[in-house]
Amino acid sequence: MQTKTKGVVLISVLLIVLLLSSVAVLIGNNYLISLKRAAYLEFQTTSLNLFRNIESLALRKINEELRLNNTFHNKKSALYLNDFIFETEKGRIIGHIDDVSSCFNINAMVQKTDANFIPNKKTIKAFKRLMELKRVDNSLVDEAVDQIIDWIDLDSDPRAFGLEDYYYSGPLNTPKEYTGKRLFYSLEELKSLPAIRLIGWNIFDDNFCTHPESKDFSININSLDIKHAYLFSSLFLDLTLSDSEYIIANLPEEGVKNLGELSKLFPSYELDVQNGAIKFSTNSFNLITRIEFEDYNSESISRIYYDNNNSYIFSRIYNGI
Ligand SMILES: [Ca+2]
Repeated sequence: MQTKTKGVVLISVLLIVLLLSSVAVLIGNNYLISLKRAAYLEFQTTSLNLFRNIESLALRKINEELRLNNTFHNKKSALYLNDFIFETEKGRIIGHIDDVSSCFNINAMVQKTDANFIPNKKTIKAFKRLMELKRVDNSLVDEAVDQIIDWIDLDSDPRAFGLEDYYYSGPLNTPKEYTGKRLFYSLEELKSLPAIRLIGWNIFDDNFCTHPESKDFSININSLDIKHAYLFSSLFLDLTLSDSEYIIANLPEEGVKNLGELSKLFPSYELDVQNGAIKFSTNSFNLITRIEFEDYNSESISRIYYDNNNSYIFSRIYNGI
């Protein structure tokens, strides 16, 4: 073979080797990525299955507890103290039930009638009282009330300070949308209402919630902390914030069983609940499930509601999957 031909063969061989090695690297990378993806997909599927399994355990636990006793729950209830914990060498699962009754149910602002949702005057008084304590401007509060009711009600007629589809789907609003014509499923939905954005999200994030009911606004007194003083005051016509703080701070650790017991504990206060109701038990819960497995983490928050002797999942939020 001539030297010139040898050189061409050598260069060709080198090129082929180079080409093959880059293909190998490419395949290697893709292989690794697909392996990781497969592992992640498997983790995702397994997480979803595990979340459902823990939910079943939680529903059973809540049913068992509330069917035995649905009139009194304090912070020490077995529901909140005994978590579901499963541990292996490579990971663990923890499921924890929380009481979420200490919040202002925005859906209590309306009452369901045969034909429509109408304002719940008692709860609106509580809403106004809470906003007054938070020093929100009165005209903005009127707008918020009417916008909330218009978002839920089934008609297209705006209330005095409300807004209907013509506004939400019109040029002044982005993105274009329509009112719900139903109760709120998620607190985030409130962000669509201009008055709520003007009042400021923190007030809503800290104090409000969405339960799947439109009964009077109520809270379980046995689950209150000092941070709930605004909520507690808003149940009354004129209970001051510092009086609320005093009462909450001095509630007995074992809880209170009824209104008579509460009045005896605080004889110098006129505890006449005008804007809602005080309860001594809970029917709304969060189940928070966390899964850790090797490098992966996932979390699920399931909202559980107990009604008519049965508990059911109202909504779910997943993180990490
Ligand atoms: Ca309306």
